[in-house]
Amino acid sequence: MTEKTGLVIKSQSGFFTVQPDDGGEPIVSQIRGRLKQERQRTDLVAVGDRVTVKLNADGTGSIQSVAERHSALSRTRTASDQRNVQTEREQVLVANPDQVVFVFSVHNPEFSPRKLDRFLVVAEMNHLPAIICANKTDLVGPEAARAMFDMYEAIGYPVIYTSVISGEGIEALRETLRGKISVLAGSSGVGKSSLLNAIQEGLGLRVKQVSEATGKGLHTTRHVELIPLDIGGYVADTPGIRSLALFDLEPTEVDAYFREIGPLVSQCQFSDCTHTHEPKCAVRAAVEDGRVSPERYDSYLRLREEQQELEEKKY
Ligand SMILES: Nc1nc2c(ncn2[C@@H]2O[C@H](COP(=O)(O)OP(=O)(O)OP(=O)(O)O)[C@@H](O)[C@H]2O)c(=O)[nH]1
Ligand SMILES: [Mg+2]
Ligand SMILES: [Zn+2]
Repeated sequence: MTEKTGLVIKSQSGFFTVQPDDGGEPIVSQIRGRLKQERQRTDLVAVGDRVTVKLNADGTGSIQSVAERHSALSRTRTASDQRNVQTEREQVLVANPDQVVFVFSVHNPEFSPRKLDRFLVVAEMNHLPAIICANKTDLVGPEAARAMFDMYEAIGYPVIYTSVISGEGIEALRETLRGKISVLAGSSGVGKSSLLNAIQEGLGLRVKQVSEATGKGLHTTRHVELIPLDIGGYVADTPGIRSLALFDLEPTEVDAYFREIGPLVSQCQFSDCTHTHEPKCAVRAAVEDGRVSPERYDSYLRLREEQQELEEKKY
C-alpha cells in the first residue's frame, strides 16, 4: 500500500486534488469512509490542507488523514439539526493560508477605503496577516498613491505600490508571494490578473479559467483552487472573500478588529460607550488629535451600525 503526503490544491463536489510532496502528478482523491463519520464542526478537508493519501489501483487516492490546520480563511454558520439544536459550523474557504493580499487600484476603479476596512476586518477575524497592494500607481503618480495608503502603513499593514505599466513594485510583490500560500482578493478591474501575469507569464489566465469554471456552479464562493507559482508557493484568487459576511460579528467585537481603535475602547469613560457622542470618549479624542484617521473612524461606525441592525433583526 502506497501512501503519500501532499497539499490539497482543489476541491470540487467531494473530490479533492492533492499535489504530492514528491512532485508527482496530482491525485484526485476522496475522503476515506471512516474519516467521514467523525463529528464535523468544520470542513473535514479544504483547499490548503495537508493530507496523507493512499493510492488506489486505478490511480485515484483516498485521504487517510488531515494535518491540523494552523490557520484558515473561514466563516462560521449557525445551523439547526433535526431536533432544532443550533450548532456552529465552520466553512473553510482556504486552509493554512500564510497571508491575504488585498488588491485595490488607486484609480479606475476608485479606491474604496470602506471596502478595504471591511476586508481588513475579515483578515483580523481570521487572524491572518494582511498585505495591501495599491495598483495602477501610473495613473495618479507616486505621491498621490502614497497619500491614499500611508495611513494603513502607519497602523501596521504593509502596503506594496504597484503598476503593471511602469513595473513599479512587481518585484516586491513577487518576493511577498514567494514560497507562501496567499489569498488574493479585490474587486473586478483592479488588476489582479494583470499583476499575476506580470509576476509569471500566463498566470492570470490560469486563474481566470478557474474563476470562470466556478462562476457557474452553486458553490461559487466555496470553490477555490491554489495555483502554483514558479517561484514556489501558491495563490488563490477568490471572489469568495466578499461573501465572508461579517454577520457572525457582535457589534462590540468590531472594536477588536480595528487594530488602532481596539486598545482605546477601555479608556472611554462609559463602559457602554458607542463612541459617537458620549463625553470623555477615548476613540473620538483619538480621531480629534489625529491618532485615528477620520476615514477609519467612519468605516468603524458604519460597521458597528450594520452589526447593530443585524443583531436587532435576529430577535
Ligand atoms: N493603467 C493601468 N492599468 C492597469 C494596471 N493593471 C491593470 N490595468 C488594467 O485594468 C483593467 C483590469 O485589469 P484585470 O487584471 O483584468 O483586473 P482583475 O482584477 O483581474 O479583474 P477581474 O478578473 O474582473 O476581477 C485592464 O484593462 C488592465 O489592462 C496598471 O497597473 N495600470
Ligand atoms: Mg481577473
Ligand atoms: Zn468611546
